[in-house]
Amino acid sequence: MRVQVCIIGGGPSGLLLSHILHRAGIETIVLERQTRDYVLSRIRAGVLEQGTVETLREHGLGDRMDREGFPHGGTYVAARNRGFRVGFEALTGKRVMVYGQTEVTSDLYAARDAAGGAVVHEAEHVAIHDAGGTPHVTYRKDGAEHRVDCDWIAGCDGFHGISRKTIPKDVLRTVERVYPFGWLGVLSRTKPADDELIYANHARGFALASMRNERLSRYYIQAPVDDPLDKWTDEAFWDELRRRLPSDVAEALETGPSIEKSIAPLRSFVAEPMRWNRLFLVGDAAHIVPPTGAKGLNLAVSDARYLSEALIAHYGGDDAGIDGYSDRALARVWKATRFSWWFTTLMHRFPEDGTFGARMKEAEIDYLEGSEAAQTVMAENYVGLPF
Ligand code: FAS
Ligand code: PHB
Repeated sequence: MRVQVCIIGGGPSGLLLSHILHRAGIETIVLERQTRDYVLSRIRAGVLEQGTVETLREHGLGDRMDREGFPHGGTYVAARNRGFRVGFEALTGKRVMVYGQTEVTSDLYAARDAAGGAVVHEAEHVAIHDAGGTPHVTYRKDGAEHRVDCDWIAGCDGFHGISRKTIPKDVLRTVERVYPFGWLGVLSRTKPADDELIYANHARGFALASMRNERLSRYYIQAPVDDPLDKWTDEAFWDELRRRLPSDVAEALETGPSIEKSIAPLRSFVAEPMRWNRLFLVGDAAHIVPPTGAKGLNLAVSDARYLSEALIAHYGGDDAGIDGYSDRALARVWKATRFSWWFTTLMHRFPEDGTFGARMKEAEIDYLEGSEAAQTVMAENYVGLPF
C-alpha cells in the first residue's frame, strides 16, 4: 500500500499526529506493535499543560476532557512537614488539566475509529527501509508480510522503539542522565489526599499525591529502581507515603487496595537531530524527562503539533516547516528537560546530597515559598511554555 505518512507507534504522539494529518486530508497509517488494550492499560501521565488542552480542543478531541477533566490553578509544594501553594493561574493566567494519559489515548482511538483511520495493532517486526531515498516500512501481521510505501516516516515509537536506532551513529547525538532512583506508583480507588497535587521533599525521599478523579488517586514515592515490587505491600506503601506527606495530610489520608502498582526508572534523555532525511522522531522516541515536571506527554503533543503543521505546509508547497522541525521541537524540549531536571533535583534526595546538599534544597524551597518571582518562574514552566 502507499500513504503520504507512515507512523510507527500508536501511543499519544502517533495517534495525535495521525488524527491532525487526517483532518488536513493527508493519508497516514499507524503501525503499533501491541494490542489496543495493552496500550490503554498503561498508567502514565496525569497532567496536561494548557497548550495541550488547547491543541486537543482545536482538533475536536476536548469534549470528554472538558466534561471529566479537572482544571487546576495551583499545586502544593511541601517540605519539613508543611506545604505552601504555588498559584500558577494567578501568576500566569494559565491552568493545567488533570486528565489521565489513558483517557487522552482512549479519546484519540475513538477519533481514529470514527474517521476510519488505519491503525494496525500487533504489527510485528516493523522495519524502516531507505529513509534517505525511497522510504518504505515493512511489518508482519497475522503471519503475512506487508509493505508500506510512503513520502515520510514518523517515528512515534517511544524510547524503546526502532526509529531513533535507524539514524546513523555518526549523525545521531544523544545526551542522558539516569537518576539514582525510581518512582513507585500506586493507583487506588480512594479519595485524593487534596483537591490539588502535593509535591513533597522529605528526608526519606520524594512523594507525590495526585489523582485521576474524586474516587481515583495516583501516588508516587521515590524508591530504589531495582526494588522488587513484592517488597512493597500496600501497607508498606501507605506507611511510607504517610511518613513523607505533611502530617495533617497523612492523618486524613484515605487508603485502600492498589489497583495498579509499578516502579518506573527516571532519566533525562535527548536525541538530536529529530529528523534524518525522510524520518522524523516524535515524543519519547526522541526525548525522555523525569515525570516530576509532568512534561513527557506534553512534549509528545507539542512535537506532534509542530510536525503536523510542517507536513501540512509541505503538501501545500512550503518546506520551511519540515526543514525547521528538529530545531523548533528541540528548542522546547531542552527547556522542558531543564525544568524537569531542576524540579527533580530540588524535590528528591540524592546519595551525594549530604547535609549541605539537603540544606541547600530546603533553603531553595523556603525561597520559593517566599518569592513571587521564584514561584512565577516555576509556574511558567509547569503550565507549559508557549509553542
Ligand atoms: P509512547 O511510549 O507512549 O508510545 C510509543 C508506542 O510505540 C507504544 O504504544 C509502543 O508499543 C509502540 N512501539 C514501540 N516500538 C514499536 C515498534 N518497533 N513497532 C511498532 N510500535 C512500537 N509523562 C508524564 O507527563 N507524567 C507521568 O507521570 C509519566 N509517567 C510515565 C510512566 C512510565 C512507566 C513511562 C514509560 C512514561 C511516563 N510518562 C509520563 C511519559 C509518557 O507519558 C510519555 O511521555 C508518553 O507516553 C509519550 O508518548 P509517545 O511519544 O506516544 O510514546
Ligand atoms: C500523575 O498524576 O500521574 C502525575 C502528576 C504530576 C506529575 C507526574 C505524574 O508531575
